[in-house]
Amino acid sequence: MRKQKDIHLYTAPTSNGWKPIIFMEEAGVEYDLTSIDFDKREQKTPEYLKLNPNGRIPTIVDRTNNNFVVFESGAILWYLAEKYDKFLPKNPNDKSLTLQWLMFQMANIGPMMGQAMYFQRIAAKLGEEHPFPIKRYVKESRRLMEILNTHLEGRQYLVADEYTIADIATYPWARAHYWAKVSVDGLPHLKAWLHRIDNREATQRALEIPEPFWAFFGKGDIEESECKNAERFKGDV
Ligand SMILES: N[C@@H](CCC(=O)N[C@@H](CS)C(=O)NCC(=O)O)C(=O)O
Repeated sequence: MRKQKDIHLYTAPTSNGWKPIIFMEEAGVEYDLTSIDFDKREQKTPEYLKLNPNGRIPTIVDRTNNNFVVFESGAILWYLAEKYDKFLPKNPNDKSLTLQWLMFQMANIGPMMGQAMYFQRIAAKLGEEHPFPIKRYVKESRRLMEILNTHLEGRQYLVADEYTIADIATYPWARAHYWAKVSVDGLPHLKAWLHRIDNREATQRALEIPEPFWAFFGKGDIEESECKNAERFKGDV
């Protein structure tokens, strides 16, 4: 009989959705994947809401732990890091620093860049063009990219010069600066860090799972991706 894989992941190709994939591809964790189709609003079905009360991706179910469910991408990374003893420094201060930068991503970079994306790529496309929130979220996102750039000067990774879950959480957001229309011009340390992580084989595999969304990174037919993506949120306006 085929052995069940440890983790069942529910996700989609987005900045939050790639985080657990990057971790598991890096760590060699075996996982089953259910790709959540936003077009069909699968993230809002009663069955899925039992796993993730927020109705968003990602979510994991740990089959080796009585089907314990974890939602919120930062909490998922923390859970996986502790379970597999990977990408989380042992030294207590470095461990705290990892949590600090993970929180910095979850509380700041994700929400601000997410709104920058929403107002420019979705709302504007659906006929709701609002310069004030666009200015606010783009400016705030740029400020956050500058903080990363300053911190990364002279460092390979965010914490203790080792690749941690803080990098794994932050990378898919900072890498999507094109889609958020947030300039990273004049931020060489941030760019060098992005390239460093781009070049990891696991990153390259992960960004194609469950499927690529190249427009996030400024590749492919941007106009078509924008229209298709905005279409999903038609109900919002
Ligand atoms: N704080 C949550 C945010 C999750 C989130 O916003 N996921 C988005 C994709 S990046 C989603 O599921 N969107 C679908 C929707 O809003 O219905 C996390 O980090 O897990």
